[in-house]
Amino acid sequence: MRYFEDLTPSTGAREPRAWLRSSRSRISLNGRWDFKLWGRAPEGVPAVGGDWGSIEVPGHWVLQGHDRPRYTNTAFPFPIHPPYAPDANPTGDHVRWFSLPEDWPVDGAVLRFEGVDSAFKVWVNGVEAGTAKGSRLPSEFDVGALLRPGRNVLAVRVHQWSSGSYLEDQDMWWLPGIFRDVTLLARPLIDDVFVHASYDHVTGGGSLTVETVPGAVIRVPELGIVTEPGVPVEITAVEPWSAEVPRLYDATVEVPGETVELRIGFRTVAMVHGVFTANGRPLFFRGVNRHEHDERRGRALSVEAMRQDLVLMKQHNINAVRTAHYPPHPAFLDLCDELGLWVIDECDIETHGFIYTDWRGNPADDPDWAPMMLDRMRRMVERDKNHPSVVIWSLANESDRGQNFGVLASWTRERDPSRAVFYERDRTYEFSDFYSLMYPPLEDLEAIGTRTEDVTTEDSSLEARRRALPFILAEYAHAMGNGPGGLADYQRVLERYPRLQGGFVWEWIDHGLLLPAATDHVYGGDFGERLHGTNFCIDGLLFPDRTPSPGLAEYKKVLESVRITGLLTIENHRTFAGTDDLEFLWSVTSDGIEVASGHLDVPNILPGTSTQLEPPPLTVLPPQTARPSSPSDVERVLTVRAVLAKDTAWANAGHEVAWSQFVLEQPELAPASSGLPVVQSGDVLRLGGGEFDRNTGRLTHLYGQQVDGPQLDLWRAPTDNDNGQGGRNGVTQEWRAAGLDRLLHRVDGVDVTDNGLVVRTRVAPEGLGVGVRTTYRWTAYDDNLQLTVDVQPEGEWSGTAVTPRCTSWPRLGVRLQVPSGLENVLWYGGGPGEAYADSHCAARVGRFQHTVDELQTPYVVPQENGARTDVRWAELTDAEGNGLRVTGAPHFQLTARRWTTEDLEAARHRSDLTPRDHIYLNLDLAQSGLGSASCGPPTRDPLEIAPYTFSLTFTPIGGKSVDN
Ligand code: IPT
Repeated sequence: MRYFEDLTPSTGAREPRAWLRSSRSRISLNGRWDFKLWGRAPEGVPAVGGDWGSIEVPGHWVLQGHDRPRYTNTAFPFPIHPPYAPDANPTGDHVRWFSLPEDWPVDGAVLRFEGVDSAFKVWVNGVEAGTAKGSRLPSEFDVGALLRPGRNVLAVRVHQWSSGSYLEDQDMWWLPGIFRDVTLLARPLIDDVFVHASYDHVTGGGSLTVETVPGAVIRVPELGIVTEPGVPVEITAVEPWSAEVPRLYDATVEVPGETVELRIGFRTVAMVHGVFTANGRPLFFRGVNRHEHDERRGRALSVEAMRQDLVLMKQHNINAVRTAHYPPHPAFLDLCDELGLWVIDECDIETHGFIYTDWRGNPADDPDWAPMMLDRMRRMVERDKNHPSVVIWSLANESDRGQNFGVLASWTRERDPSRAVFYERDRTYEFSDFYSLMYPPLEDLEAIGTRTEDVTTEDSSLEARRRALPFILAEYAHAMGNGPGGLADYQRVLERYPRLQGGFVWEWIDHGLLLPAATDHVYGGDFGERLHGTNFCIDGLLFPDRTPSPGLAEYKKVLESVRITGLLTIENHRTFAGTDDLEFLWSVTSDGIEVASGHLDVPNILPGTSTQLEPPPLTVLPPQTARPSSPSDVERVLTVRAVLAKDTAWANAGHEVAWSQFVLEQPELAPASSGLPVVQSGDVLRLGGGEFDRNTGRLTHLYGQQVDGPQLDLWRAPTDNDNGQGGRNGVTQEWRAAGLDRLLHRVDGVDVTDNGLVVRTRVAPEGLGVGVRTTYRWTAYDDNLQLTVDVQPEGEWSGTAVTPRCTSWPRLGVRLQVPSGLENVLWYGGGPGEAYADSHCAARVGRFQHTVDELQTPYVVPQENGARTDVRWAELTDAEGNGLRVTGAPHFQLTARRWTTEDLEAARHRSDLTPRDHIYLNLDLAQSGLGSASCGPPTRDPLEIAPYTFSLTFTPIGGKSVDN
């Protein structure tokens, strides 16, 4: 059997140890390497020849023009016949020359690989140094004896497929290569360090024990500590580490010839009566699942990108990361220590593809695979054991139940009793310190909170044990495409019950890849592969280029750990920190224009407590705003914001962490003046600033601008969440079956009345009996043209034995086509970002200005997007400032784009969207919510099929109306 197919984790590798910053000499071997890709594994020692190219290390060859990346969700892209690899096994030979400096200690050197996907063999100067598997884990080889003074050559043969691949079936791109750093280290004298730094929340003291090589001296200058290995030092007063206050103490471990630098965080995590605590307080995870992804570099992430991820998390009120589904680059955890995030560190194990054998042959349940699995666990725990940020070790993801997890859990608990152990997919939870699920409906979460959930295992003692465990929502809110919806609902339930200790949204970033020279992101199926996972990995809160999506803005809002409620209470939902890092500001706007503002005097609010304040409008505002009952023609809104008072490591002073708005006064509706008459000339009807076609009743001109519509529109470009999982729980199928994507409009009458124009229509799908009676009533007064739309569904929408059932409409509103020049949009209402029925917490009331192009949300796979909600009015103007204003009663949703909904629906990539000669406006009363059905339950906010009436008033802007 070939080495890359056997069940030996490695040959010639050193024992796993901590990732250390050492003063010993080191040579980075990152950079340009000679490279040759073979279609199958070759024999012999790699030898550079004329047909070789070159490659950047760290990197993946499939992202550098050699072969192609491959995306599958759960499927193995090779036959399931463990532990064998297919013959077609792309193999990359990497060769690099390097020079040893004269003073290099040749008799002892370690070659370290931080990550090679998926199996490799190493030669130094033509002599084999060893082999290893385990893609997202380090391997080290003693190579001192193989080095020679001066020039040396290193050769690494990397196989894409190996026995290890059966343990690496995470939902992500298959990206082979040497994708993390390669370093030559002078032989370490301090081989390993294990820091045990705990905090006693009762006394405020700490305890420190450092295990390392005998004779080493350990120093923590700030605490005046100088000690030796294995000796506990008690510190009477120490500042604890937490994600909220990530206090680190610099320390050194020293032997003659080597100094290792450490950053120590004192903290203690413990399970107390079924609650997971840190430093004596229950933890609450406001988390995300994070894959390592860069649109051009794949998993060969730069440290800047890692920092950017964490800074963005901190800025969005996120306090926890699950390193789904493998240990990250070690530098990432240093940054988590420094910036303050709780981490679930997950091992590089997922055997998900065995669902296709009904879990027959699952390595997790086969003792022959235990050494491979335990090797991975050991390499993770040893490497990451000194990070205060890491509080939970996760054994694996999605690998069903397996006895090998018992082996991993026992070893881990013995090696590191100071942390908890997690595994979600074994429904007995025998080896886990937590109960956990993915994507449960809200009712199930509620049941878990109240400890009334269904039995998960027949074994009564395991069942009793599980029932006593705290719960972590490992994955929820699938952020695929436009979504997720429902974050606020989940947050409410998560926060309600002490047993629920928070959750982790799936997932942090879209895995869209840009191949060399490409401008559009690829996903599964773009290469004509038969077996692929489509766009299921385009499901992040960040777009592939790391710009935040509207979903992240929503998550930030619902996660706020300082809450500004009722007029005016400030609640501190933090675990450890007060609020004295914050400044509280208020402002009052009149129809979106600021009329007063100031500071609020807020005392330091201790965690878990709240303070009631005098609302500013009653004390500081001009008299008319202080009397809520006074008649008003404007809307007055009070906004209270909490911002950082000082710069932090992740945001500058002024960065907003929380906000709330309170409507103080609403405008009274102005009574309409008497109506203008309709004037007929030939086939044209004129009413106010509008011109209508006599036969169709359609508006053709508005204030001199050529328009078409407004016409009832019930359709939207289905989102990934509308589509659901392969058609199982989505609504798109139902919507299509009811013909909502093929509605026809019949005009039943265009009637001129005493005070306007009435257009009666019936809108209905081809081939079905259901329909919608739609009446458009037009009136005009002064400059205003008012439209009232009355919608009456008729027929069997709820289905019969032979007709389809339709339970919701995608949207309800009108579509209006206007000239392409009306591209400047100023609106007063919810903004600045898009919002939908179940994802609108982040939209605040204000005046916002965008061009039509800026209103688009650039989802990698085009789909419905860009709606602005609670719009009171919106103005669309051209470069000269001419155009129109639309006012809604009630408030409406605005969507404007340069392509039609049908164009958007047909597009598979953003480059498929070509601007047309018009702007298409959707002015909606409502749309269905987004939900999370692409991997989870359907939306809880569908748009009900029912009669509706709504009004829109058009007003000219700019006055220079052209008469045509
Ligand atoms: C869950 C996986 O753990 C995760 O990797 C990802 O695939 C996610 O789904 C969907 O994007 S597994 C699912 C069967 C709940």
